[in-house]
Amino acid sequence: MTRAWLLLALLLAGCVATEGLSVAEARISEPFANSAALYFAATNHGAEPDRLLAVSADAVEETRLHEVTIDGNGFATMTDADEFVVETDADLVLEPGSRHVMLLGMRAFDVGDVVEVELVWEHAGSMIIEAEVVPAGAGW
Ligand SMILES: [Cu+2]
Repeated sequence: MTRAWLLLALLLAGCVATEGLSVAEARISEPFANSAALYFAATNHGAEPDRLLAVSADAVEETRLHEVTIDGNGFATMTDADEFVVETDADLVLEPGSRHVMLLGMRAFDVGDVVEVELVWEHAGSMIIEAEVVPAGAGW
């Protein structure tokens, strides 16, 4: 498959790709108290592991990398993650109850709205993704 056809296929799949890295299934939980969570699945086809360096959006004041851990009493808490790495030929999956990007100071959005978000990767560089606002479901 030529590069142009590959790009077209990815676009048709609702997928954004730059050199060696593709992102799909981007979605944001419906904001609550000006906070929301961004989820997506990133796949690394490149020759070396990649690392998410920054996340930003016009609609958001601050972003943080979070993971969910279960404490000794069975309560789920969110903690700051040092980094999100996507290994070579592997996926980095952000999903409810697990790793996510916390969006703080976020403007109000309705379910179905689409929010532009910039992801900056160590090797793949900057990519703009469109994340649809979905009902807050299984929690952050
Ligand atoms: Cu969080």
